[in-house]
Amino acid sequence: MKITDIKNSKLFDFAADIRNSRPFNLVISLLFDNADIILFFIIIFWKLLSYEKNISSSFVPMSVRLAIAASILILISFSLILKKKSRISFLYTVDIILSLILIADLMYYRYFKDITTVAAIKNAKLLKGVSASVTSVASVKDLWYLVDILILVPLKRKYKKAEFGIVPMRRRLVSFIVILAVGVGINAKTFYRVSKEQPTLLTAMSNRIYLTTMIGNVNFHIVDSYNYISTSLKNSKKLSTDEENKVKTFLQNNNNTTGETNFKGQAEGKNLIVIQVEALQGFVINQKINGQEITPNLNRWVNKCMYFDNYYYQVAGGNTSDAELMSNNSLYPAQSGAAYYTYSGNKYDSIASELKDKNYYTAALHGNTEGFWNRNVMYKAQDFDDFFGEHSFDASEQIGLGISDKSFLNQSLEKMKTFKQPYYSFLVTLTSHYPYDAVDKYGSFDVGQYKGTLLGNYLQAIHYTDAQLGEFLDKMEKEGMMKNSIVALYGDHFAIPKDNESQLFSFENESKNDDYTWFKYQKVPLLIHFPEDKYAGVNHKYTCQMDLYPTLANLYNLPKNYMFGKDMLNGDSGKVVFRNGSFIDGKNLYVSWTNTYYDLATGNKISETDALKKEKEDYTKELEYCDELQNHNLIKTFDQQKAN
Ligand code: GP9
Ligand code: MN
Repeated sequence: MKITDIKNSKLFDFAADIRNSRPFNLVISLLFDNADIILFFIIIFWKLLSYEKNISSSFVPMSVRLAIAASILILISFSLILKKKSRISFLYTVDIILSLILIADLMYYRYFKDITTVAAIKNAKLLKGVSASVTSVASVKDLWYLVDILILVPLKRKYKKAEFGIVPMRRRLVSFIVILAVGVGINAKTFYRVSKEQPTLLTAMSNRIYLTTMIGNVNFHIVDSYNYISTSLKNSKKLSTDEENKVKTFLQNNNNTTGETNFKGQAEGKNLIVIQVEALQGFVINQKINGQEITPNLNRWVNKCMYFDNYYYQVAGGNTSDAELMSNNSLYPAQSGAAYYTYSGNKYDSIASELKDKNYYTAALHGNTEGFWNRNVMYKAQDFDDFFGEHSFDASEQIGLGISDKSFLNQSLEKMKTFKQPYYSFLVTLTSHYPYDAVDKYGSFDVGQYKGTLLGNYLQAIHYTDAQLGEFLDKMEKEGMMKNSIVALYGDHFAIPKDNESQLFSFENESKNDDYTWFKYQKVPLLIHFPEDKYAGVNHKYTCQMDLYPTLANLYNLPKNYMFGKDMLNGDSGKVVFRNGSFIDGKNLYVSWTNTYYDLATGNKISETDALKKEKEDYTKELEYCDELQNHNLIKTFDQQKAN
């Protein structure tokens, strides 16, 4: 390139002067010719590092910085095949795409504490309905990721006008191969280290955020895309008989774990009413603010019920729909995305399908549009006779996403009175939905110093929902409906996202803010009410949403075929497995994203023993079996095998 030939570019006069000076400065020339690549590297490195800092509170170690650098080199390598002007445009476009991905990932993280995946993006239409939530997880700070894109517009134009010598194809190809090899080489080392530490992390991606903190955002998306494509290809093939049998054997063992028969058939013939409450988090139960109970009605009902106070939610990418899936089927959420979408074509052995075999009428009720979370499809797949969605109600009283809990519960009760008995009603409430900002509609619950904060708004929202639930349960009792019914009520998932944990911890006077403390609050209440308040009392056993169906199956004397959870009323297992690979076994807590064990009773960190390592591997296997069952629609296969 002749510097004197640079036209229309005052901006580069300085560079031209230097380059024309004697002796000719080769380094400067090289820097100028590759300014686009250098700038791209610096900008993207900064963006990826800043993303890492957002998702991980700890210092980003050198090994991760290297992995990030390697992923950028891989991106750069592809630009090297192109001619100079196309290369500039390519790098600029990649910058735009990557910045948008990072912003989307950050928003997704704030809400789901997860990273977007190809499967989740495929289900993106689900996010339409939660636009209120999407705007509330957006942050002005994120706009930093776009600033360079604007600044670079005039610079890019001028730089493109500079004349550069033509680099022959062969030389470009060599640069591409060399840089790609360096990037892949460094990555190979990182991936090897990760796979040594946690053998299934890269393939099962059970713990996506932890993986991202180890390999960086770009590498994560490369691995995720690779896994998505290879899983799709793999699932198009039939599972071998051997693999099928492993799943079958696991289920047979899991569904016959104890010889105990406590409470067996106690609910047979009775109506079943399951109420899934939006964002009802455990800490509000029996808790006061400024001397007033937050949930006075539920507190009253807790005393009349069998109350499980160590009941964990286990939702993943499907959020509310995952809570529904687990509670009704005892199947784990999908590895990524929402099972309600990915597996809607599958056969299910749900509570509704089994109760239907016993001549029950089955109905699902929810005050939102029927298509939300693919419910219209999934309720059919789970054998509900009817789904009463927004269109089946008087939808005039709206709060947030749909019909107010007050109106929804009142109308649902009237509908239930007309149901043919015995029936199974599955109700999903809605008003206490994040970001809890319809405060004026919740009435005047005084949250004092918390007024206007996320926590304060939540307390007002859940106080409102509590009043509606109280009215609903009291009416059922007054009208004699409780005499012949079992009611199970639980929260679907957390209310206070990880991002706002400090508000929760200070409200609860927690001095620590470690993962153990975080887990302490990831419980939702479960209340099971029996006629005449029979069996009322608190049960401290470690239980979870996966356990509801096995427990109800025992109470209603239903067959247990394809359940991954445990019967809460029999046996002494304290197993709670989370989709990200974390688990509780009744004595220990394993936090997968830091690969750390805690003593459940004391909160002290403990080292991994052979037994704990085995447990970790067994639970990873368990999640994989469930994935295989869903990926290959095995309930259908197993049912057919039984019929033959
Ligand atoms: C939507 C409601 C909320 O109908 O169930 O879903 P979420 O956003 O909590 O998953
Ligand atoms: Mn929800």
